[in-house]
Amino acid sequence: MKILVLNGPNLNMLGIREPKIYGKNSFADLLALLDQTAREAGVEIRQYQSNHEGSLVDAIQDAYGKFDGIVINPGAYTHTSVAILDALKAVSIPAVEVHISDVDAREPFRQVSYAGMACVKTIKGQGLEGYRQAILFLKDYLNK
Ligand code: CA2
Repeated sequence: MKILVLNGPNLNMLGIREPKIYGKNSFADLLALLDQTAREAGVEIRQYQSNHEGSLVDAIQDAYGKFDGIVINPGAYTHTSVAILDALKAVSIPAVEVHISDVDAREPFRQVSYAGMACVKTIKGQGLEGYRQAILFLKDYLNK
């Protein structure tokens, strides 16, 4: 089983600022967590981070026929990108949306998710642990 983990803009800056919202862990810590989760769950994980909307759309399109599932944290594009929503719909690969923070408890503009409209599940407010939960959920979902 092959799962693609996509992270959008500024997530590579994790741990550098705003620890009260996003925690103290760095992006390198997230990559280590993904590796560990892949080993534990017996799934193959590839990850890609980009600050560019079109690059994320390209990555979703490239996943077609190559990946069984997608875990995506589109960052701020969550709340703006119809292009990412359309790409997820176009490839029709089961996707889980992750948000490190509890977006529902923040500014009203963060309470709208376009990408989430094409996802089978959303996990929010669980910190980096949310990525592990998303991968384990997708594994079960794909096995059913
Ligand atoms: O909670 C999440 O995971 C978000 O997707 C993170 C995005 C934010 O725009 C979304 O509304 C919710 C932000 C990505 C990280 O931004 C940083 C900002 C400062 C320092 C480190 C990371």
